[in-house]
Amino acid sequence: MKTALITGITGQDGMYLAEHLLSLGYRVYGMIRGQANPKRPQLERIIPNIELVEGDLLDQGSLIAAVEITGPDEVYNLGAISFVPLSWKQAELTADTTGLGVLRMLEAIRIVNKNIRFYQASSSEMFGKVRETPQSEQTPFHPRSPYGVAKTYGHYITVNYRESYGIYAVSGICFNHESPRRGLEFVTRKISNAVARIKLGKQRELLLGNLDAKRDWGFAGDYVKAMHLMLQQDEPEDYVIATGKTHSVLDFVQQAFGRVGLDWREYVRTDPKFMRPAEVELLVGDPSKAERKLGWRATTSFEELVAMMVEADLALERRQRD
Ligand code: NAP
Ligand code: G4F
Repeated sequence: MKTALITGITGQDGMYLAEHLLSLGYRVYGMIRGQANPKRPQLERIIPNIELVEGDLLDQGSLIAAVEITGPDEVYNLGAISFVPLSWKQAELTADTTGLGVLRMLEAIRIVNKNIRFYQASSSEMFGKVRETPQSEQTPFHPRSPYGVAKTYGHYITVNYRESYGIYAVSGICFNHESPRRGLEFVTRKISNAVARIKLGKQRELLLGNLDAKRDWGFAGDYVKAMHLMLQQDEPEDYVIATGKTHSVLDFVQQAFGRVGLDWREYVRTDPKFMRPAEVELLVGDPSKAERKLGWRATTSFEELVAMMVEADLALERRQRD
């Protein structure tokens, strides 16, 4: 039986990855932070077989202890400040958590056991102001937010520990992936939840920022399978994980409102407060390396993803009173 340690266990990807690894027969430890993390009870209810260990990406000693206590074969570093707008407001915390947190986990592995395989959650945000389309493993980075800059540091320090110490350390350069578990602050879930609430008469309008931005949106449940596959190869390499298709925020809006038979123009307004100091206008990934070498491909279409999220939010909002 293999053992995995996952940081970011309370997040969207952490939960899907834990479920996937448990289904493969892994022993799964999730690293949880804080003295009374409010997400802990829900996590333990949804994934009863998860084992939790305390630790924080800001605390080197806690990471060394977490790795020593759990004795993992594989570490998946999914923990981060992951919301791009927050990274302008708390740039230093983002650099510390999303950037230096990667270094601290790599140091824990180097000190405790260099044979542990390491996955880093890199991001298409590193491409930022894109130099070419579609974006592949060879596309140069030009991050546009403190988050993107921090992820770029995390990406290169992972390459560096692979090259310096021979650690099996890899990055998945994941494009946007969503699900009913996506945080309400991200645009897809903000839209799907608002559509459900408007349909049920609980909300009157939806305020959004840039409707023209384009993203390569996939389903998180598909993407965590690629993360696992990346740690099962003979050679450690980085991979772009994407669907290869792009849609605008407006496409998502139209699809989501259409799903419940409403005309989006009656409900959606733009508000400058949701515009960003520097925007990433277009992302679309080239997943051909992952398809060729990992045998991985996204299986959920854009239309299926929108439908899944709207239906889940309708069910959730019907259960909740306000
Ligand atoms: P998410 O839902 O925002 O989850 C972030 C996780 O990081 C939470 O579990 C959070 O724990 C944890 N965390 C925050 N600060 C921490 C700290 N100081 N120490 C330890 N853990 C900390 O993110 P996600 O969507 O699952 O994404 C997973 C990873 O993939 C992130 O690194 C993200 O940047 C990256 N990524 C995501 C996408 C995407 O489209 N989803 C695409 C590319 C890359 P708390 O509950 O305690 O706050
Ligand atoms: O959903 P978003 O906040 O995701 P964003 O910024 O693309 O970042 C996500 O994907 C990255 C991978 O590329 C991850 F690394 C990162 O951790 C995160 O998971 O915004 C998507 C787009 C942006 O262009 C934004 O300007 O939607 C636009 N948008 C328009 N109105 C909005 C809104 N975004 C949010 N969050 N809220 C709005 O009201």
